[in-house]
Amino acid sequence: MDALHLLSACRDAGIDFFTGVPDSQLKGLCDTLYATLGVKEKHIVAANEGNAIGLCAGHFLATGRPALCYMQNSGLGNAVNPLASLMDAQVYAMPCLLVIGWRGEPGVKDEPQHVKQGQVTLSQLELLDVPYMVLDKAMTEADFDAAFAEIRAHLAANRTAAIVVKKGALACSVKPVYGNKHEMTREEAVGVIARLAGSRDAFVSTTGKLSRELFELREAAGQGHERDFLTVGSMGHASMIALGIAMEQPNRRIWCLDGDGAALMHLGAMAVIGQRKPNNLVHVVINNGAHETVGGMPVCEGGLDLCALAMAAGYRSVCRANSPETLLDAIDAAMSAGELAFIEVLCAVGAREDLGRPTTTPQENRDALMAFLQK
Ligand SMILES: Cc1ncc(C[n+]2csc(CCOP(=O)(O)OP(=O)(O)O)c2C)c(N)n1
Repeated sequence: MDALHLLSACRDAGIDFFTGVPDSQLKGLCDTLYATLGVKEKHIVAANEGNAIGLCAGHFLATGRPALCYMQNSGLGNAVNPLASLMDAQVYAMPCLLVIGWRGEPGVKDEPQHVKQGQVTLSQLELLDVPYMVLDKAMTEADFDAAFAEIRAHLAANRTAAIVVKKGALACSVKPVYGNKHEMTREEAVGVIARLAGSRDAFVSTTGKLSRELFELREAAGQGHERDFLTVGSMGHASMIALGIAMEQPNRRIWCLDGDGAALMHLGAMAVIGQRKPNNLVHVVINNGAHETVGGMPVCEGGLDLCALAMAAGYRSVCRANSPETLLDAIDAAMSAGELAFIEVLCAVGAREDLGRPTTTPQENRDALMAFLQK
């Protein structure tokens, strides 16, 4: 079904405000929202899914109308608290329409980080008393309208309700262009850092294509993967994983390779790292201004000055790079500083079409890294 049909059904139900965190399975909806509304008054890309629910609550309080909140099912974890303690019938009883991409649906092959979340998605909604409908590929617009009538009735009764979207169920007839003025690719930047780091250094890389690129760069260089922890799920938590390692291994340099969307999702981590100031941690954020891995929707409308945030948070050495040459200098400065360092790397939006996925399992990754850290 075309996402435009879903949006027109929403408008008929009085929904005219949209927020959420993008998801590749909801690319049809995200692209349609971006192409039709941009990221202006009626559409905000939130920092995380819990924040998005808060925004929907505020919108309802001000207008009496529900808003739509889109998310990947991974984001349900971030949303559980405001769903249970804000929107629920036993608290403020406020409606919003969740549109949830169902990654890891049982019986559909998906990456390891989606398996558990895929298994528990419907039960989570049931436990939270959130009524839902499932949108699949075979559904016609008429089927959708019939099922959506019930969802509308729940919203009208001040209940939050959900549409769970299966793989391939939402199409898009518009093609927005995502981009920025930067030239260096994320893969180039990751390659420069991986090449220059010391042989005892360890890496924690963020959720999405960055980790897939790091994996392939190691393969291409004939290196092993033992020094890299690929945070395939848990978006926004790579820097705290890196802090946990850095604090216990003060004689080893730890690199966190983060994304701007991920860093923003749990920005509090930077404040905690800035307080603790481990001398052996270099926090690199690839700032492409986009959630590139899941399609390219912007991270923050006006752009994010990550260096200013890092300085305010207490990082000691702070640099910005926008080319392989300036990145070399920034890495040099970070490595010779010998104190908590931050590098913001301005990159283009995009990735190789033929980018693969890690061929090792998460537990092989864990064991190899743990053995490496004991050396
Ligand atoms: C909690 C959660 N919400 C959403 C997603 C879906 N997701 C995977 S990668 C990604 C974008 C990450 O953006 P950024 O950190 O800027 O990295 P980029 O893809 O641009 O390199 C999103 C939204 C997720 N994995 N987990």
